[in-house]
Amino acid sequence: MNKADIGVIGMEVMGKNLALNMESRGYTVAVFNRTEQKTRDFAEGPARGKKFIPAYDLKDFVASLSSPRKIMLMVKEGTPVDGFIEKLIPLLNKGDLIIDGGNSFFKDTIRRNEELGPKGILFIGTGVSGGEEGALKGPAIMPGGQKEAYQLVEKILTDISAKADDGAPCVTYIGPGAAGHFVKTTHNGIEYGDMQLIGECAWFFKNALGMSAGETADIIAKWNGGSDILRSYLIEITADSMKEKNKNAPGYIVDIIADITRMKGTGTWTVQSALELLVPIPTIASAVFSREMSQDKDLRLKMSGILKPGSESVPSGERSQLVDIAHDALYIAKISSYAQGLALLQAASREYKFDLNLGQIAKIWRGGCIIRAQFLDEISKAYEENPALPNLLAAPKFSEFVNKNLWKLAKFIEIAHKSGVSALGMASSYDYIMQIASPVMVSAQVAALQRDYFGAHGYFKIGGTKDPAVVKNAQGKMTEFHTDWMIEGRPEKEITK
Ligand code: NBP
Repeated sequence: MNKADIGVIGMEVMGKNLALNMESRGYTVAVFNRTEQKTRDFAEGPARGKKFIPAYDLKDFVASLSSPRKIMLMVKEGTPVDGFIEKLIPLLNKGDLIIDGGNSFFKDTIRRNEELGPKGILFIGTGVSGGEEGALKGPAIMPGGQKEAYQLVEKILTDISAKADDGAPCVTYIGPGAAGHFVKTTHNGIEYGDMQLIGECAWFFKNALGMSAGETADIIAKWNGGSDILRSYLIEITADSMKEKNKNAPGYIVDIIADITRMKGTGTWTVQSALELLVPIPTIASAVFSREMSQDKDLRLKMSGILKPGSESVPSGERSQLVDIAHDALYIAKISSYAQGLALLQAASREYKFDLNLGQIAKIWRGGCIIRAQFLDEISKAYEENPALPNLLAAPKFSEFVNKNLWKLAKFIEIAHKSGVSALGMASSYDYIMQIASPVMVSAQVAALQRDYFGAHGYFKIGGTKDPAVVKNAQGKMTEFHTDWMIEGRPEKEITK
């Protein structure tokens, strides 16, 4: 029998569908799963009569692969990945390749790379986005690791990847080490932000504008039309799912869905990385915090009987104008959220030497993945025009829109709050723009003063009210000062370190 071109371990939805995708592009695929029955069900079900080599023993699985062997793990992140790597090592030769296609924590990927490198085994940590359907029909793929490892599977990954509207494959070499998993994690963080912002719009339509789920679905469906700036997969599925009627009673299914959003970890990891790298990502953090708040249903039921936030209703004559305002408010909030996510990627690229190309990353997110959207084309173009953009919001296409329409986001937040609708994501996006556009953050001036007062932590100085730049010494370093607050006359001295 011919040997397999690639092997997939993990016969759950993602592994099965990726294997089917590979086979449909002409590859012979070996498959294995810890629990034999799943491999058997696959072999006797969707794989029947196709070019698959099912294996029920890891040794047979490895032996069925052509050299250099290429093995893709599609198993639960954490111990299962380590367990399989440990079992595979003695069965592999130098130059063989293990690909971890699960949602692994990037620091685990760094460690695995370091462990496998000296053994001569190549390792790729890759993000695969698009869920069950994407895996089958074409996902966005974000592979990181050694360049030569990528070259071994470049053709297979390109063949199975989604294609954007212009036909470009949604896969590219992301960078060394854990670059792929870091980018996938941040992709998921951005996805959390998008979902939160869309959800806040739906809450606004329901509680501030008094609309039914069906009316909301109709509006959101329009936002997905033609060349609308909001056109995206998440907008599309929100409209499609919100219009779904309750099968057992009048009304819509969304109205009887429990307001509890669970999460698996990638959103939290994105926020943790942002905290470590000192990159503010308030919109993405607000999405994680909102999911956390959603899970404490008992507390919210108790507190809702105690606290009474606003419940003003909007006059019906203002509704259609507010729907238009919500459209542009959502777009600005989304730009702000993506600016935060991309700033995190930029910082990680510097810290971990990922050498990320943000324009390329935006390009491969245009198809296959959950955040696929029209507007990623604009992001990609913005970085192509100016790879040294200090922040996405500096791109003229976005800064001009924000400058002209930011008042709409402010209006949305104001009306939402008056109507008792939380707009944590929208407000976080708004305030990110406020802060990044502030030549002087007075709150930071006051906090620096407080820190020096109570803890002698020192402070820097600016040139004055007309010169907000930080004072530097002849060597170009920021000069640090301390005031002796407890001594009469409060003398100030320069701190030399
Ligand atoms: P799951 O994440 O549910 O993992 C199931 C697979 O992990 C099965 O093959 C299972 O084997 C294996 N496994 C487990 Br669980 N514990 C194991 C252990 N201790 N040792 C060995 N194998 C073990 O599958 P999935 O939803 O297909 O996702 C696969 C990967 O892709 C995950 O990392 C996931 O985060 C990622 N991902 C999922 C999606 C999605 O939409 N589902 C999207 C993008 C990425 P068993 O059959 O013997 O229990």
